[in-house]
Amino acid sequence: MTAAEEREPLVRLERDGAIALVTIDHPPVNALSHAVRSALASMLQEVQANGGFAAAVIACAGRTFVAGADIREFDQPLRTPHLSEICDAIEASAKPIVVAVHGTALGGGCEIALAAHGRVLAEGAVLGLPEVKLGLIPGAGGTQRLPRLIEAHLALDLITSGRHLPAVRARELGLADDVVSAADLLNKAKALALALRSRGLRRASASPVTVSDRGGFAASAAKAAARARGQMSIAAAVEAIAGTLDASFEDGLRRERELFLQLRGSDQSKALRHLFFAERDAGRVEGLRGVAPRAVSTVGVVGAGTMGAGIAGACLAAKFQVRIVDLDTSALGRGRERARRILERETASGRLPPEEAAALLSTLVATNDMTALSKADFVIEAVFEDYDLKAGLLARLAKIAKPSAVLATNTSYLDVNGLAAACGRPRDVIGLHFFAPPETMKLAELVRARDSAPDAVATGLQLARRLGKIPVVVEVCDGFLGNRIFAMYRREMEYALEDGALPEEIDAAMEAHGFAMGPFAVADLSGLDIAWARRKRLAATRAPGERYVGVADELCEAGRFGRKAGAGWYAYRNGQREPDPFVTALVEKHSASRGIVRRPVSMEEIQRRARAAIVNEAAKVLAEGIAARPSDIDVAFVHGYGYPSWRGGPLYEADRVGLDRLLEDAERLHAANGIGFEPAGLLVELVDEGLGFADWPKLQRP
Ligand code: T1G
Repeated sequence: MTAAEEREPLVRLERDGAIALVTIDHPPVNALSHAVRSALASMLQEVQANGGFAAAVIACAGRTFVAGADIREFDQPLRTPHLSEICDAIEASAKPIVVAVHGTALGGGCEIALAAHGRVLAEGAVLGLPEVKLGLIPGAGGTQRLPRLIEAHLALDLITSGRHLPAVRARELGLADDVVSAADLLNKAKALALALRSRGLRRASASPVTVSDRGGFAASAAKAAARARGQMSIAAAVEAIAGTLDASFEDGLRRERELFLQLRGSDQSKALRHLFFAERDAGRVEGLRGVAPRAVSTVGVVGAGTMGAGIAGACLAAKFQVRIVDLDTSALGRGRERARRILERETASGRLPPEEAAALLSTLVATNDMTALSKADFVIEAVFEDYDLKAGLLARLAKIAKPSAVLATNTSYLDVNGLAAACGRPRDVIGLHFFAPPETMKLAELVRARDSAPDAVATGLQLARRLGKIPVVVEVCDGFLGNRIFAMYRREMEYALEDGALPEEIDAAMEAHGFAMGPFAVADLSGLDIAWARRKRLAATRAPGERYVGVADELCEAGRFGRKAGAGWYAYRNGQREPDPFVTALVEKHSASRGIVRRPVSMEEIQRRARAAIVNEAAKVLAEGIAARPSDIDVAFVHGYGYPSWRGGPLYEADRVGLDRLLEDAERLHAANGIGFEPAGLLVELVDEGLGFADWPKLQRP
């Protein structure tokens, strides 16, 4: 038991007439630790044994209903009572048991709700079974009860995606008996519990699986399995739910338990649990303890292009007042339309009522007039990636914005120290690098410049979180954390092109490793012109001996900027990406011009070279203090670059592969490529001392 668990009663049992009110109180999210499960089980036994109780309500103190099993316990031995036993006891109760749900009833919390005979939700509450995101499946009956309460294909979608189900949607599906105000929640739950005494109790386990269209279910199952890209938990969830169509509840429960236990001990689940805590560590920044963020209610965005409009839409959806400025009136029109579509998606998902979305959109101010930003508390510039343009704009903003405003640049690479100094208000300036498309990508790099005030950084962190982002704080260097490491990975893949591979082979190898997309498909999607501009900017400073591959430059010179131009590394016909003989010939010409005799490059070699390039550069980024901890790099690569989450991230995976092997591969890259691929000193040090990236805290010198 933790100290906190010893201090307060974790579960209270109070009498309210004939109602037993069972309240779980285990901050911060009422996770079902062993101590909580034990206390809950004994309270529920008391409810059954005490003739004075005719019914019960299970509720939670604090900010949310049970958010699931205690993730920290998954590395420990199993201990009874298991949550599945508690859920079975709740459902089997002869006395009505109703849950009063507020906040996020997730995982085991949702399973308790599914086992109950009635469910009353507070407005704004959500239900969810996100276990697949931890490399697991629901292990307390969720895969067997949910398809007996809603259409099986909907249950499949919810469980394989881990999506949250908003209260209003839960009521529409019949999962919630009522959605009420927070103030009415307990009373309504008690009233329902009493009312159920005179009705037959609905038990999910006794209900038939609702599947109106087996073909549709099979199609949903196939789609989910295809989306898995090697993640075992999704395939297991599909199996457990498909099993409900023909097996008994008891048999299905047994199979669910088997699959859950297999996954609980799996490397993939350990990697995903590492990532869960890494995402929460990412926002922990030295020197910010006790620093209060500045108040932000109005956000200004300069630039209504792809990034600016997406950022503005995300801020609107997060219920900020938003003012977007662009000199081009048609761009403003497109920006407003993009914001409307973003809000529409929020409404379609049930997260935002239509009338609220309309009201939010009506507050959007889109104007050519920069002085509209004078009232903004936080201004984000998202204009074209040109240093002088951004410097001039920030200087103007420094004069227009109010003294307490934070000024953020959305630059992907540029020197935020220089931009901050040039604008004359360096303490108010940070970088806030969003990833395209900004309304959906979770990663945001918060660039702490040399003079950024602590409260400006704290304000940026809070804003990023309110936008639903995972902020990673980075220091200034070319490309910051993600783009700097990704640039070395892309360089190594272009070397593999020259050695003998083709873009489609390299992309296939990296997608087989679990990447959402290979590097050349990514380049075509984001546009080759951005990296081209960076290469041209850095050309003067490029080391004379650096191995340079000019294929991408020739593609750009031919106007082949990627998908948006209809051609890049691939040809695009009817929206489909196809290998292009033009590119094959261009690559072969380049190899010949460098006197390279092309050879087959295996999938395994491509993957090892990619991993070595990423890990070696990541070690340099860590050693230079650009990133605060190895897990920040894991988070950045998973949420910004499509690294397979079930591998935990590049540095988590490097520790499992073995840093000695990584160092050998890095030395091989250096021998082949020369400048830029020198083995990282930190990597050498870790190998010499028999340590891994996980031992990073030991290496921190006071
Ligand atoms: N176990 C342990 N700690 C947890 C936790 C959990 N389930 N959820 C959150 N925390 C900690 C978190 O590490 C942080 O700690 C603090 O709570 C606040 O979290 C049997 C097997 C609920 C939506 O996957 O999605 O049930 O940093 O910063 O942004 O079938 O936490 O303060 O020390 O995220 O307001 C399934 C995971 C488990 C839900 C709140 N449940 N949690 O978000 O706060 S498996 C989940 C979340 C399971 C059953 C299966 C979010 C949240 P610290 P936070 P937030």
